[in-house]
Amino acid sequence: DQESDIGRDLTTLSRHVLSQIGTHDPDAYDMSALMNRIGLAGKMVSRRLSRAGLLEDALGVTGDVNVQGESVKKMDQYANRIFVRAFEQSGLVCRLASEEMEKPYYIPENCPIGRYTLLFDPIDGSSNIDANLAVGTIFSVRQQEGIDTTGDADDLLQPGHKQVAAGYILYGSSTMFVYTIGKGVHSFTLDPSLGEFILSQENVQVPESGSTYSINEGNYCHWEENIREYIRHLHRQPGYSARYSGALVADFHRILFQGGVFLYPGMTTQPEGKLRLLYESAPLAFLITQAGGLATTGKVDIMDVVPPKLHARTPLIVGSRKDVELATSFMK
Ligand code: AHM
Ligand code: MG
Repeated sequence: DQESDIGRDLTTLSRHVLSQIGTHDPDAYDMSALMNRIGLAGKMVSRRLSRAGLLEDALGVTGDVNVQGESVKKMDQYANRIFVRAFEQSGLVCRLASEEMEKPYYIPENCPIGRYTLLFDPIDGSSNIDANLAVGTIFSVRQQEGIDTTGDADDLLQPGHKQVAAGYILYGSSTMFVYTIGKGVHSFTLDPSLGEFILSQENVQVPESGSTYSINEGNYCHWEENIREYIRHLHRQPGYSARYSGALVADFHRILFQGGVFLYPGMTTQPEGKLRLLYESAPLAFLITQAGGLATTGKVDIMDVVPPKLHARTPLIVGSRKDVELATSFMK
């Protein structure tokens, strides 16, 4: 074992970010520290999830309803707090905006110097928690633009191109950290014995096409006819498999590595679908385009969509180039 440790690649997350930007650039240290703090929060969430059934207060709901009208799980609340805690006194992030908080949260001591805003979905797919299935955290980093006098963070209502970094942590059979800062997509695996995310694949490219489609077919009767027609088309094609875990991060991860398409379309009852642009769709769109794939609402590139409000939702079709093109050809 010692021998294999000696020959092993020990590129940690923070070192990787530094090498991506180059240490001559002063931003490199901030970005590296920022990713490291996200990683730290992720490790804490991962640790709690791995023992959830043994802890008194880890599973189930808090009894509250969040700004999205969804019932809050104890893990949602814990993860949200951990991410906020991880950035207190960091000097890095002035504002945090999350799916679980109605308004952005300001860290007063960071605000004069912290130039970044962290947008995140603390636990994505939280209905999976009580069933001991995979969940994730999605994050996106933007630079603060102008002086935020109102406290509404209106400068965040800009398209996905404004992201300086994005990624996710997947709490699956292992815990993985996948990120981009606009220089490709890189994945890391948590080595629990070291407590470090170690590089497992650099420059991930999504296959041009895949054999997986991922959609909640339980919504069939709420879809527009074009989506139904598209899914019926896939049913008639040989070689397609349906895979839907209930956690976007997990379904996206499969597609990123193995190809295929994920869809959460608009519905007659909910034309914008379910997924939130700033915390879910835009960060995954940044990743997939960096990996050579596509992300669209069916009409517009996700990276071009301007959110009308912080918690805005959009339809999402994301994945391999050919599969996304096939899906959107039904939408025209
Ligand atoms: P959440 O962040 O509140 O958990 O909601 C997002 C999740 C995604 O992870 C997943 O793709 C989707 O909602 C599942 O929703 P549905 O049960 O409607 O298919
Ligand atoms: Mg989510």
